[in-house]
Amino acid sequence: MNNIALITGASSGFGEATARKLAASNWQLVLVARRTDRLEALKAELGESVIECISLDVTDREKVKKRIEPWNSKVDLLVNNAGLAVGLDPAWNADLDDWDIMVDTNIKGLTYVTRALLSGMVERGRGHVINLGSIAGSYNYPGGNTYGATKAFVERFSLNLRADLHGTGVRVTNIEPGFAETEFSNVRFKGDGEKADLLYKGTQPLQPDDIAESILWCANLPEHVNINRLEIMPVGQSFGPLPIVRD
Ligand code: NDP
Ligand code: 8X3
Repeated sequence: MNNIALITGASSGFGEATARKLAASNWQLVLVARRTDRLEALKAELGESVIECISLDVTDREKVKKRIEPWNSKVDLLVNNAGLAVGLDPAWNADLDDWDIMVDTNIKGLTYVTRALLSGMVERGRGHVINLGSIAGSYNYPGGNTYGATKAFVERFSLNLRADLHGTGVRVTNIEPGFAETEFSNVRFKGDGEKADLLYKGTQPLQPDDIAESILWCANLPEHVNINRLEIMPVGQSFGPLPIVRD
């Protein structure tokens, strides 16, 4: 029997690319997202590698329990990838609904799915949780406010899980990508495709396959090896000076 991975946010970007890579590496998959048509198309492409598609909003705590917990005794790898940024406004102009969506999805949704699967891994003495954090959890930028803070949560949560899981054999990894070309910016700019395209124009961002390859590497390492954090940027992204106001 092959290992089973459950991937949230498998309908697009990193999650979709990870599903393809894991399937090619003989993993069996449970795919989770809200857009079922996308999941069904991926299932048609990947065939028997996909055991189930789950149409689910990870912010719905009761539904997460109902739909994900039945997999508690079976899932070897959880890829906690569903997440988003909404808006890039300075904090004093930001829409509180945008902040709620990010907190509900990136923090609460991720913890609900983790909680639904973790006890099964502990009972079996093996398993792996791979979270999708971000460089935005470590480095600040204007407009990153709540998004960056949610990803700082994911980084701390990942390391604290490691502390709880000491001695259980269960692994935890936080993948922290930088600038990457997915539907992320379309979502952040609320469907303004032109604005999203402009952001990527003339750049060489990370691609979904780059991150999927890293996830696959972490997952397929020998079970005594735990990658705690993996920060990945495109070569064309680096660091700038801290700005200082001058008279
Ligand atoms: P995409 O927008 O391409 O994919 C996001 C995925 O999350 C979609 O499959 C979407 O599915 C799913 N999702 C969003 N909200 C929910 C929800 N409430 N319930 C279930 N699924 C949900 O973006 P990426 O692939 O880039 O993003 C994946 C992760 O990587 C996110 O956590 C993001 O924060 C992180 N990241 C992205 C970076 C980038 O620059 N692209 C860089 C660093 C980190 P659906 O809409 O069908 O529900
Ligand atoms: C996405 C990376 O830098 O756009 O997490 O916030 S960034």
